[in-house]
Amino acid sequence: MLDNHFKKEEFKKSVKENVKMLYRKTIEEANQEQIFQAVSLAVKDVIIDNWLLTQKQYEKDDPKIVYYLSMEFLMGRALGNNLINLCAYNEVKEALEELGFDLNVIEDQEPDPALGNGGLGRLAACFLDSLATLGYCAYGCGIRYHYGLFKQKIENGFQVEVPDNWLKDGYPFELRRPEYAKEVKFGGYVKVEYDPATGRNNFVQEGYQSVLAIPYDMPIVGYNNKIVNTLRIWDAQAISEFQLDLFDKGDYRKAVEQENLAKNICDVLYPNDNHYAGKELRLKQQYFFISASIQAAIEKFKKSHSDLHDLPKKVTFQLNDTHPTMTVAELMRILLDEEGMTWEEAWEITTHTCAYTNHTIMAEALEKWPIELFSKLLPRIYQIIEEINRRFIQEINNKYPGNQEKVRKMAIIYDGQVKMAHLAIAGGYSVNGVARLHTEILKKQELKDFYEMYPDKFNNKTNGITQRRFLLHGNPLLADWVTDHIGDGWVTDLAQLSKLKVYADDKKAQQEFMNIKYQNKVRLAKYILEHNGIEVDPRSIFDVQVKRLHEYKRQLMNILHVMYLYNQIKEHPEMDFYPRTFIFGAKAAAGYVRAKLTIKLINAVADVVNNDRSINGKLKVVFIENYRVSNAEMIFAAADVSEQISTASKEASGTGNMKFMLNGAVTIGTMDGANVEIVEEVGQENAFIFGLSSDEVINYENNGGYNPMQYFNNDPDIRNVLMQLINGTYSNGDFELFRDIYDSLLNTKSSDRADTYFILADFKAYAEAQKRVEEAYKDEAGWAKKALLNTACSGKFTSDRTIQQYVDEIWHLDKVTIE
Ligand code: NTF
Repeated sequence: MLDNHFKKEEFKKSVKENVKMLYRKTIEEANQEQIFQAVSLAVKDVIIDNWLLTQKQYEKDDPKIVYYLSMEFLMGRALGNNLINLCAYNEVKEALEELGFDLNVIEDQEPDPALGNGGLGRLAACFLDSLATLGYCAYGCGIRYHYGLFKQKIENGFQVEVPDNWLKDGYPFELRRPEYAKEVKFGGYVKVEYDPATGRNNFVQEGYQSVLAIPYDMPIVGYNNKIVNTLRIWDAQAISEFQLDLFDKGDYRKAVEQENLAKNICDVLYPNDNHYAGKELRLKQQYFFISASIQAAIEKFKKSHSDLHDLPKKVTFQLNDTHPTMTVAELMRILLDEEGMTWEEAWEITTHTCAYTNHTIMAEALEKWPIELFSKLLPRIYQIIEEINRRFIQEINNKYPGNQEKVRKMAIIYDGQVKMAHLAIAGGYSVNGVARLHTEILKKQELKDFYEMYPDKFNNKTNGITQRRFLLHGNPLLADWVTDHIGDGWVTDLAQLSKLKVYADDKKAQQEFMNIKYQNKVRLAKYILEHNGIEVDPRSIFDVQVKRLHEYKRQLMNILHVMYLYNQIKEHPEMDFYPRTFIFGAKAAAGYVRAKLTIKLINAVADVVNNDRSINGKLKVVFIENYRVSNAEMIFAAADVSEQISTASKEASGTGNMKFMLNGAVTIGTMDGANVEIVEEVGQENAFIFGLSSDEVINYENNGGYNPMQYFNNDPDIRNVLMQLINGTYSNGDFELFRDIYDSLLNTKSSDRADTYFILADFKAYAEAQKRVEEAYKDEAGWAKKALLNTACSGKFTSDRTIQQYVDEIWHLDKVTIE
């Protein structure tokens, strides 16, 4: 498998040469960061050869292309992953050792490109890996944020956000392509001109401001197949700077405005996960990258095809949530205004080229732009959406004559707002959810009316993750063990993991499996000691909840349960209790006050519990600072218990749940999102399921909620824990610090429903499930079997499977191989 380019000596020479050229230093004089840059350039050199080969092959084969349009790509570090996919990891590791460097340390020099918030952005990154590995022609299209998701510092238990200046030393894996720049227009007005030659009206945007979109390409390396696809992220540049002659030198004010527009657009990723904030700059970001991407795609299509009517045969635009929904209107604009098509022609093409993925049913995440804002910023696009809406309402009226209720619920523009989800559904040929349960809820609840109108558009694509990053790279010990037992076919065919099932009762295999888990726990314990100064015992149960902080994900229920356990141990010191380490990792959106307070609570409980010598270290609580892709890989590998405890119906899929399972952690969770399918694969007996079902939750919600007070009044354990939020136990006597959390559960003053996420309703069932976890863990062989079976049954959850389903059922792409 060793590529010619990776002859060790040659590689070493190239690293030395790069150090010399970049820094005028010898390898002995260079620091680790400089070595990282030099190594990355050497790797990029190999990648570029394959990138060119891939380009040639695509030109020759002319395969159908999918453009994966996404505001977020949470890529994580590239160096290690590229080496893995080039099958050169071990060779390069050795080469560097011979030069006196440790590849792991070099990898740690790379900033995490964090151009995403959480699941949605990381899914996009996994999809790109799978598309390249399976040999499909795909472009990721996104934004080159100068600042990615903030870095999290914990100060006095509180989250502090620090800017993530990931580009400050230069990012070696990107390639600037100014020759493919595109102009993007904002504001102004639309002039309508009658054209007697065609008998049609022409629509011309005037008085606008322009920004230049400059693409930067990042290589996406397929696994062992020489395919290198492209992630194209757009940066903004003032047009005046770029082409002085093209702009009106006299108009100073406009020039300054254009400069500012360009400066701001790509500044920073909005740090909200599952939440819509409605900021004008966000709308600018959306149109900016969509306009540039669609223009580029059409230009590319036209280079090798003569008839735009064939676009749907050769191109699909996949919309990653509603953020890129502008695509529908921008494509219409190009086909109508620039290509001179009729509305009917343009609509026929658009609605067979766009497809939409829904990633959430959380009402607060739905994008609804005020007409005012929208029409001012994007006058022509708004005009087109108005016409789409007019015709769509006509269609509703034809189907449901006289039913105003349907129009009210389904219109794209209503109540002064543009509803992006409605536009995405009307303007595309496919609507998919991201796990079976989620898709069913979309059909039966959230999008019921649309499903009734377009049943054939709806389909499910259960999410997946790439095993190349989350096992092969993140857990080398387990990866080698798996390969020793079943060969390495699993790297590109994860279903083969089921061959491990025959080892489930094998004592030797169980021991080896748990020994690897132990070593990974030692690795994580070391990281925790270095980064948190907390000593944890790798023989304790590592119980882990890592994901964005959100009320619906219920980190609060987890920490309340820790408080309950602590009370139990204090009250009954003699009680049999298996030592447990509760590990949390989570960023909260900067403006999400309650989420940030929950982080403080976790750290406050950690402070008390970890420093109480009377409990003999039976309980430890750790909040890992700055949870991100790079430390996630290590955390998944070390987990015994995977916390997937969202309020049923709220987590569309979850993907962390899959990464834990792959690494042999056992799930404690609700019947939510993809948990349902995880349990189906691994069996009820190898997971710990508890709590209200999604039907029960939805039922309560449709009937005005439930009364958490009854649990407070009737359950002394719950009451004790809640009282500790307001009696100073975890706040040095400050009764007010955590009162908002207390109030959120019992609603003494807020206008929201009390305990929106059913924490008190599920609390006892959760505690009981945790008790079952403890009992099960004490049975060493029994636990080893459960853990091993989780890995063995995780085959379904590879993003390779997900992508193949998108290809077969939505995109219909052609497979490409490099000759
Ligand atoms: C997220 N959605 C969901 O909350 C997760 O359950 C899911 O696993 C990922 O998408 C990927 O599908 C969002 O982040 C968003 F933006 F839709 F709210």
